[in-house]
Amino acid sequence: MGLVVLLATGVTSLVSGHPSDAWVFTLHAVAGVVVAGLLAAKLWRVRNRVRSRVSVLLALVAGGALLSGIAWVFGASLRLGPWGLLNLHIGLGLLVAPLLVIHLRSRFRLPRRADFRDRREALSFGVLLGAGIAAWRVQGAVNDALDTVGARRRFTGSREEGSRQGNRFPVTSWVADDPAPVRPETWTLTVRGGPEPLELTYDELTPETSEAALLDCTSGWYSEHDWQGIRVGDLLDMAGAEGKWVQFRSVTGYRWSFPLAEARDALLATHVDGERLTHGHGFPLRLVVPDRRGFQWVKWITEVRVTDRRDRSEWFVVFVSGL
Ligand SMILES: Nc1nc2c(c(=O)[nH]1)N[C@H]1C(S)=C(S)[C@@H](COP(=O)(O)O)O[C@H]1N2
Ligand SMILES: [Mo]
Repeated sequence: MGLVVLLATGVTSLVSGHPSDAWVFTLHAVAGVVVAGLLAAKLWRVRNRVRSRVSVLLALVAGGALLSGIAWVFGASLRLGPWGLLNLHIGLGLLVAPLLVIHLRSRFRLPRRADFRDRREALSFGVLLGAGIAAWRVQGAVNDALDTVGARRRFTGSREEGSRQGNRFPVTSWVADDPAPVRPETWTLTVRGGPEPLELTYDELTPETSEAALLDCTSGWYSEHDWQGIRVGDLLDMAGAEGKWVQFRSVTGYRWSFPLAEARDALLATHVDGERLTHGHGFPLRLVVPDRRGFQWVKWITEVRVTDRRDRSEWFVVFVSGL
């Protein structure tokens, strides 16, 4: 049960960026503390009679996921090529799912009514939950008192990097996207969804608006900048495009959609803090969508599509684009 809560909140947290989603992260953390306690107790109980390899692997992977999560909270870092400690945490966490399924195949029984009526069980669950919340509180106090790197993190767990310094913040791809630099002479932006596609060349793009917004990557960093560009709503009006969903497509095929109202408020940025975007940050055009996670801020945009139905293929494409 605890592991299922961790998996569900962990996966949900990847698409949570609005401050009103903060509970997802809190629940994930408290459940983590509770499961750490349960796992330690269970390992102690079965210490002399573990038979299957899957069980051992599950214990190792789940333990690793818990430890990496706790280490992150206290400000630890790790360099693993393009990835960091939080990527390791996510990887181990996701690996728990198949191992858990195999592990439970032979052991699982649905909880019976009596299990819920058992006073002692309910009581110990309550105590565990209370201890989890208390541990979470103590963690905050310890981090603050020691002024660790972990103390200065957003509700998403992300830590600040290179804010307000133009292009000097981390360059990241979600999985493997790594296109050749886009040549402005041959690049065009196409807007579909109106009576006719609207096509703009690089020279026809004039940044008209500036907006402060915070990019928060699921690999554990955030960066705040003033972005200059074109309001998506203005572009859609120019194209006469109408519909319910707006999709932003990269030269690589990478793409993501947003509901019309939210997309209209978003920015297609050409500049960051007054500097022209570098290739790594999405030159010539990248999306700026406040309160959405970094992977939704599509880079190297070449097309905007307005449609009535959401394109579900993007959930798959963002994982394989560039491979
Ligand atoms: N086309 C495309 N856009 C992308 C990505 C990608 O892999 N391909 N990665 C996303 C991710 S995961 C993040 S965190 C941000 C990172 O932007 P930055 O490299 O400018 O910091 O871009 C997003 N936009
Ligand atoms: Mo990201």
